[in-house]
Amino acid sequence: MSEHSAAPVPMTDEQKFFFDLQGWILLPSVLSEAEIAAMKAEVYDGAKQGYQGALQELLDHPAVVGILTEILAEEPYLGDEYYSFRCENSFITVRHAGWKSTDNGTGLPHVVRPPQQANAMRYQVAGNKIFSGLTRVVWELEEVKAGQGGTTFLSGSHKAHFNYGGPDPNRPNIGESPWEERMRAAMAQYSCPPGSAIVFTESLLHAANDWRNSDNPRCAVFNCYNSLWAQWHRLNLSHEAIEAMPPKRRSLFRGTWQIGGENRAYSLDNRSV
Ligand SMILES: O=C(O)CCC(=O)C(=O)O
Ligand SMILES: [Fe+2]
Repeated sequence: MSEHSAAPVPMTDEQKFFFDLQGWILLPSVLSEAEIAAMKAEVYDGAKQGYQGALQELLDHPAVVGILTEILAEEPYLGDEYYSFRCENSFITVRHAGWKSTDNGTGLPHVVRPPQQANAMRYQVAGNKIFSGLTRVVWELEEVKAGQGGTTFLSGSHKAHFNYGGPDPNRPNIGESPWEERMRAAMAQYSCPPGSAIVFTESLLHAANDWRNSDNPRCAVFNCYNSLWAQWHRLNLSHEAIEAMPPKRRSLFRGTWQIGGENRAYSLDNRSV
């Protein structure tokens, strides 16, 4: 594996506008046919995370590095030799027609933390700067048709000022809300060709949906990122797997601390757990 040779694509003002407004953006047709074929082969061969093989290239794909730097990092921490945000989780789903969202517990619209509370995972904007908190990039390796099973988003809910109406304001989902059906009906859907990416803040209400598309399965890689300041997931990735990556990519997996030295490079004694 080698580092990407292409420079990161900067986040445009239009992307910033829509990401801030909606809490998510779609990047259509990012991957080439050859990349899609190689990655799909690995997934259909049984890959469960995107940390190895061709899938590893997605972790720091130039199409998302510029965006992640913009929404997770800040000026004094930027550098060419290392990333200024972290990766902390990756999983893959293959869903065939008939797959039910009740099967995996994420079918109920949910967020990372309960709404309207201060915490290190939440979406914020200050000083004309987005701080997205826990952030997901979904790579769709097969076509997605709106209404047939992609992830859905309640656009704008990452900035909601009122709670979801359920009995427990500490619940990070809309369970038992009397408005559940109307909230679900308001959720945004996307259609996209294979090789597209969706970036969303996990402060946004989102849900898995039944896969109804019988033309192709859903074949999606979900990679999760955070700022240098905070960690949500346990990483669950061996030192050997990280060590086999090119050095800049390894820096995505360094420890989550700041004071007491320079925290830029990954090493055995500077890994996130
Ligand atoms: O499976 C899906 O479509 C949604 C996954 C999800 O909830 C997440 O990535 O946080
Ligand atoms: Fe989720």
